[in-house]
Amino acid sequence: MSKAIDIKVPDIGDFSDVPVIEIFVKPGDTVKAEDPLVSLESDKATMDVPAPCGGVVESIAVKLGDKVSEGSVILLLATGDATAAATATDPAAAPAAPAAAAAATAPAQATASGSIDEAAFALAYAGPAVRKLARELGVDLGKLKGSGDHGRIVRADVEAFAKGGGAAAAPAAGKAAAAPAGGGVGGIDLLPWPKVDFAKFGPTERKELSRIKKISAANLHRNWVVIPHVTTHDEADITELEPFRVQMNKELEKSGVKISMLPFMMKAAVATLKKFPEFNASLDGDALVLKNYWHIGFAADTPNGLMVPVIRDVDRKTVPEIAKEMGELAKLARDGKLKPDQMSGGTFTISSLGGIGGIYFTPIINAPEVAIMGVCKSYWKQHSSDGKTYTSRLALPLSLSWDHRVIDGAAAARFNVHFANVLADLRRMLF
Ligand code: CAO
Repeated sequence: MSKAIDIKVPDIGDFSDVPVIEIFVKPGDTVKAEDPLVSLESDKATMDVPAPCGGVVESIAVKLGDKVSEGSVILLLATGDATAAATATDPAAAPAAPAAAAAATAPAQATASGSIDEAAFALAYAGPAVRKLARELGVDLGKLKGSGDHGRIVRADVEAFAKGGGAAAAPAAGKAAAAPAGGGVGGIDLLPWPKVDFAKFGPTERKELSRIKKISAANLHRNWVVIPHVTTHDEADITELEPFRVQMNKELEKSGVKISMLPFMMKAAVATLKKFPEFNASLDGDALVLKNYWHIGFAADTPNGLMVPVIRDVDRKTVPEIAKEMGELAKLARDGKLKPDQMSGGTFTISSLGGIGGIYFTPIINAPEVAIMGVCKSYWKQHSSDGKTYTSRLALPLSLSWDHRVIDGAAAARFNVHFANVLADLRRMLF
């Protein structure tokens, strides 16, 4: 039976009274679940509100410039399913994608549009729905001038550009191969993505990427393309720290908090960031914004994909407090219940694969941060300082990726040495 339901603004984190900057639908339009309905823009983020279910738009309750908050009605949607009403107003069922994560909601899959400048595309001022449309039409956002407020690119700009023949055309096969040596700089003139009928070679099944995977893929792709990454590897000697950690876990057994190496690394990160403030910063045009707060994100592996919850004010928390909060945030992440404000405001990230394995890897910087620490599994090794006598030491592999626009190699090496020294002897935190 058909039923009309109010579609409301879902949980949008700390934001309220956010202006509606774009309305993508009109009465009579048919929408599918996840289709963008309106775009909101705060001073910090642009976010689309997606349809929680399919239906036909009956009426629109907002106009451009209206200020909305969580719970504000956006439109009335006629659905064919009465049960949809329950999910329509459930923020968890239809979370708005915050711009930090949704700068490109469309998966950053390589399209046939070989002449799209991915770096310029990533930096263009446009919301997630407009980016998605641009991908679909093969329009290079970097080439557009926006007609929205402050030069924002709106849907109509993309459509007009595509109609005017401005869509990026797929390069003829072999074009890149035939390009003169040294050509394609800036335009990243790549071969089109190979299109293969995999079923020709054996049985296959198609599995759509989860929403989180799509968002993180687009972000990781942008960060990888835009930031000149370098990774510096080192090791921390945790021979003394490990038995201390085990002992503290015994003493805290009754509290129910279990401390892994990660909370110690968070504290070591803060001590090191305080010594090297340009690592606790973000690029803003030609300036560096140094932050006098230390909110540390950690990569959490969840069934739906990678998420980065943030622990605020790590400098003011004890190791057990950090461990407890980390456990709670990791559980929320795994249950798909993290709120946008629990994933924002990070100043530095730690990605630990220590519970799994590996020796080194190259973590991708979590923009707009400028560095990330990757950690792998500790291992015993023989160490000698004179080449004659050897002792067994427990080594923790560290992989620091840094933005070469902001940081140079010497600073990165010093950062790693200090980080490792703090873990080797926590008393160094006092200096
Ligand atoms: N060396 C050796 N052992 C380690 C270790 C290290 N560096 N780090 C953790 N361990 C041990 C822990 O002590 C624990 O041992 P016990 O089971 O004997 O107590 C075990 O490994 C499992 O640890 P954990 O993973 O549960 O805990 P954590 O605090 O280290 O990590 C969390 C928590 C949420 C970060 C983790 O579960 C996770 O999701 N890791 C994956 C992150 C990821 O995917 N990163 C890649 C991002 S880049 O694509």
